[in-house]
Amino acid sequence: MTEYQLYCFAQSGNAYRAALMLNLIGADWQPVFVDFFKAGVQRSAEYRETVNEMGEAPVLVHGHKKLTQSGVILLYLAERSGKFLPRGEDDRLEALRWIIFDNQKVGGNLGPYRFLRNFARPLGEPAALEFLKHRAHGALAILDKRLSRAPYLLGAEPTIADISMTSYLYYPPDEFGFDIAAQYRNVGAWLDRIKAMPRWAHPYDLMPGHPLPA
Ligand SMILES: N[C@@H](CCC(=O)N[C@@H](CS)C(=O)NCC(=O)O)C(=O)O
Repeated sequence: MTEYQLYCFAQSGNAYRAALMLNLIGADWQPVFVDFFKAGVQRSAEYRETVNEMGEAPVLVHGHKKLTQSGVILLYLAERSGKFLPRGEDDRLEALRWIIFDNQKVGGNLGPYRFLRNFARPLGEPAALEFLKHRAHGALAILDKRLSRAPYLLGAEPTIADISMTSYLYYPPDEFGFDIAAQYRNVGAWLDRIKAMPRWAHPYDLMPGHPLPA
């Protein structure tokens, strides 16, 4: 049995934040597959009773602890490992600010947009897709401007704010209908910097469930 287990699936950018962090810090971990698309297991009473009352992935299991919300998981792993940990009160609050912005605006719009565009049955209504895409572009522009100032969100060193922000940004351009890294050049350069870190892996290689069965 590994030290950590992560409930996750390959298409989940929310889960990727936690999976990438576990890999980058060199943790001993294994994925627990959440069959989100076929069985919708996260919606079952059993999952809500025994795994996560919020009915979501990711969930990190560490001994008797079960942690949910990727931001909480990132903070827990950073505090335990000392890696990607923002130091001092100002940086800690700043990291939290970007993690919440990501959850609500970057991943928070890109995630449902990509889901409705590729995976939902039936696929999303054009008006809903347009709304989410517009919101996602607004958030990406803000991120791109921020990353014009320094190599990472908080400055010279990467923190959990950066790990969180990667959530949906490595998925293939055809899933979005536009190329995030090409269109937002500072975001693209920052994604390359993170990709160059030892043990970086793509979400489709890191978590189970890709490709989806036909
Ligand atoms: N803010 C949460 C979001 C988690 C989330 O929404 N996960 C999705 C999978 S990508 C989920 O499990 N959704 C459950 C559902 O829609 O039924 C986090 O960052 O952990």
